[in-house]
Amino acid sequence: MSVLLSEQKDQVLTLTLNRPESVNAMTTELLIALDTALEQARDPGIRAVLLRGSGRGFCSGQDLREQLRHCHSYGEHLRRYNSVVERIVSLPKPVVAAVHGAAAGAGMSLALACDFRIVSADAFFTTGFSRIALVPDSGMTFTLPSMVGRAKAFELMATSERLTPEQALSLGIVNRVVPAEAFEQEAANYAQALAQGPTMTLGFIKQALYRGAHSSLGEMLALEAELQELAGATLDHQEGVKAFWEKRAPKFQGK
Ligand code: T3D
Repeated sequence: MSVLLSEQKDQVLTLTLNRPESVNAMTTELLIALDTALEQARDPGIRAVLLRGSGRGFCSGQDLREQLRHCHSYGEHLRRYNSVVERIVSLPKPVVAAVHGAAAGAGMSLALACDFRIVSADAFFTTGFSRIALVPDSGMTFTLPSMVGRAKAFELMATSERLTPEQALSLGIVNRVVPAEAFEQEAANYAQALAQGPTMTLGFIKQALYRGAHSSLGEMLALEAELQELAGATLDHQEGVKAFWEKRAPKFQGK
């Protein structure tokens, strides 16, 4: 059985981390498979990506057994994680993390790199790194403080305390919490709804929000003008305006 399951349906690419025996701990093999799948997700026929885990949880971070066996250089190894995170962030379409059970260590980082987090009522988050005396990685030192502020991020990183879905929701880490029995369907429905959106514009919004995290107001005003030129030239913009005047829901094509 492959360590990453990939299924494309109705313009949604669902990627399932598939190492349930270790709560989908990340091995080199899984990182390479995920990296390749995310590269393929640039195909314009795919308009949203749903990332989930099989079995009892989302992802437990680095596989600590593999780490023991290989005694790898951490800095070198992180290049693979970094590539995966960069691919998610630079993908010009929405990426939804569907989190149930544990999201720990780099598993939490992976969820935070996505654009939307829909979580089951049985989920929990733990930064986890400090428990094994490591520094949070895979982008967490960037993503988490931007969601919760630096003071709270330090607390969560220093203590590795477990966050319930409600705590994560009130901190702004997750977007939606759904009952465990409805979770899979709700996550699929949400990704499907996003895939019907104005895909190119969603990609521009994503790009602007990331740029905004380290730019001045003047730079962002310039970028907004640049991106608005591009969004305004899409067929979806024409369709959105037409639908408004015709008093109906728009039918976007992602073009
Ligand atoms: O270069 C580098 O390598 C640096 C990169 C670092 C990135 C990182 O992600 S560092 C952080 C690594 N992750 C952790 O430290 C988390 C370790 N796991 C846990 O804390 C807990 O297992 C969980 C909170 C994730 C889940 O708890 P729970 O109670 O739901 O499950 P469990 O019973 O602890 O685990 C179930 C099985 O999965 C168990 O195996 P067993 O005993 O049934 O054979 C456990 O050993 C295995 N497992 C869980 N996490 C990992 C793992 N096996 C390997 N690696 C893991 N990370």
